Amino acid sequence: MKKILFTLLTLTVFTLSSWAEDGHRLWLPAQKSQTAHVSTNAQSATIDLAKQELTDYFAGTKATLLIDPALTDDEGFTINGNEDSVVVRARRDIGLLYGAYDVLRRQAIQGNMNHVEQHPRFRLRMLNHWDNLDGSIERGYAGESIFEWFHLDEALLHQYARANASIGINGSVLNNVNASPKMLTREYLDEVRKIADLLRPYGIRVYLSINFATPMVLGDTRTADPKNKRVRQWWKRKAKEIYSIIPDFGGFLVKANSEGQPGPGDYHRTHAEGANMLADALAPFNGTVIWRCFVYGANHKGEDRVKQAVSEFKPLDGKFRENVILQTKNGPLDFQPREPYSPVFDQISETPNMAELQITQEYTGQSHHLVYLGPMWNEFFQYVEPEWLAGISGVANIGKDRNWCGHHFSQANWYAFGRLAWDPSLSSEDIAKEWLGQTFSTDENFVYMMSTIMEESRETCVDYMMPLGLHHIFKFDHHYGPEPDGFKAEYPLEWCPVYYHQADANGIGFDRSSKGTDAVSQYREPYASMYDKLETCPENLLLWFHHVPWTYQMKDGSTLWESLQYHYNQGVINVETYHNIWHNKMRHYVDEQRWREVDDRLEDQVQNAREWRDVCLKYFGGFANKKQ
Ligand code: BDP
Repeated sequence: MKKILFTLLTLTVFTLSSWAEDGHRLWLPAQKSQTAHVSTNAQSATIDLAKQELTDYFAGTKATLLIDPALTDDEGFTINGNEDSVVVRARRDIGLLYGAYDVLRRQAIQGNMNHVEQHPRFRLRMLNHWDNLDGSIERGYAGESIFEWFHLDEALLHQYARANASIGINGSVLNNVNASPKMLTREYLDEVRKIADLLRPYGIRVYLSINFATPMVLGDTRTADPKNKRVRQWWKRKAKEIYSIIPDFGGFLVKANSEGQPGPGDYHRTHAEGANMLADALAPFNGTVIWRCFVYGANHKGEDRVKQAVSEFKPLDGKFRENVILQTKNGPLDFQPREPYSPVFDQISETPNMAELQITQEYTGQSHHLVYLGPMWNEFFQYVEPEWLAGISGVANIGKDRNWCGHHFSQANWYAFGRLAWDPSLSSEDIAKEWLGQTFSTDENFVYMMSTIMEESRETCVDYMMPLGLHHIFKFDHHYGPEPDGFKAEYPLEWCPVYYHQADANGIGFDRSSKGTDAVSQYREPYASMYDKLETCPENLLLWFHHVPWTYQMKDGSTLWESLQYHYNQGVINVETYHNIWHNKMRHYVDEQRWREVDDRLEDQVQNAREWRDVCLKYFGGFANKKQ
């Protein structure tokens, strides 16, 4: 009797816990099958991981992992077989691990497992964590940092590594670009070593953001001037020290002379002189310097902010050492819901450049709004060819929240980033479907409804926040919520919303045409001419490039003011619809906890969208209605 009771009890617990989902497992397999016999022709820590994943989760009977030197790509793989028996081949062990995850992905969504051949499109597929040493995260909306210095949670970091490897991410910058000089002290480096050791078998190399003035702030030198001999020697010694403890250390990410960070400009040196000093220190160890192009308010103060990166970096193109890569945000301003692509991608041709995307939703509702960024990134790749890029970075949205990302659907942005860094030609819709199938349910209705919502969600966010090319009208500093009337005399104009929308009695928008700041001239043709002319400028970027009369006639015959009202209203209607669908139709496809948590967030999103619409239309109406 006792035994039966016990069995019943454990069964109940098992059933409950197998159903209870809190989002912690992400998109990775839910149920162990342990049916497969897995064999390999080689051995390494990475192959052990691949073997373990297939042993645990491949629901067939047989899997074979083969190192095959005849294959060409170091990280690619092939898969041949079917759902019962598969052979994965790769040149290197990491390819086998990527292949194993691909098998499991295909298994989860009933995908094809025969004649599969995969190669990553970019060599560098990196996450940039904006994590501070005190555990806080700049623009983080999912709790504290998972990198708990001096108390590292190894189990959590293994899960982090596993999730990243499953989507092909192979680099991680552990700390904020607004970097603490303490990061490079020995006590922290010893901790970095532990993380590097842990991530290595998953194919992930560790990088650090550095503060350009580190030697000076730590009191070792009197200056941080890159031409100073002692400073140069300091960096050389530091590089040697780092590589003595982390032999495959990736390199440095640098934010210099931007938003108050120190840099070579403090000594009248160029970005190239600063980057090259660091590059010389890292070169003997094959390390890379990733130098960010997100600069404004320094050397070209007063110029239209969106032009400053090109002004600063174009004259330096070709002057960087071989192991320097520039890193440029997708748009010229700052991760807005919609921006045109950054013309840095047109103007820099001699220096490798990587794209920086923002996975964390700083300007897209943080962890309160369901906004799937895949379509935004697909849009970026319509203008920027993958061949022009040395790699992709994404500002991570990961924290210690149980579900990692704050919002269950924000996990999709982490997932989509990895998938697109692997293959930028993938459609955001296919990625959404894959992710939904692995994360929630493969039910056709569910996947159809929710992938449709996800696909629309970014445009919806643009609509209720800042349609038709409006930008940066967020509340000051935290960037959550609308503040179109924002102006503070004590701050630079570039931080004030009124500077960006320029609304007045005549119209609204920032004139960046050849008659205005001429930012359009930084674009290649046909975009330069297309954006320059009001008639050919795409309407979704109209107010980015032009100051347009309220009565201007849009393509559909409405006036600009009517169109603006239409978009704001439509954005709200869409979010209300998403909430309705989730609330009334999705419950039985999803476990209770995640259903409820998403439902709560959608409720917030509806409130927030209404606030955006009401505040913006009231404020802009104050100008528009006067005129009419
Ligand atoms: C902006 C963020 C700020 C970052 C900066 C950057 O508001 O917190 O430090 O970008 O990318 O989006 O350096």
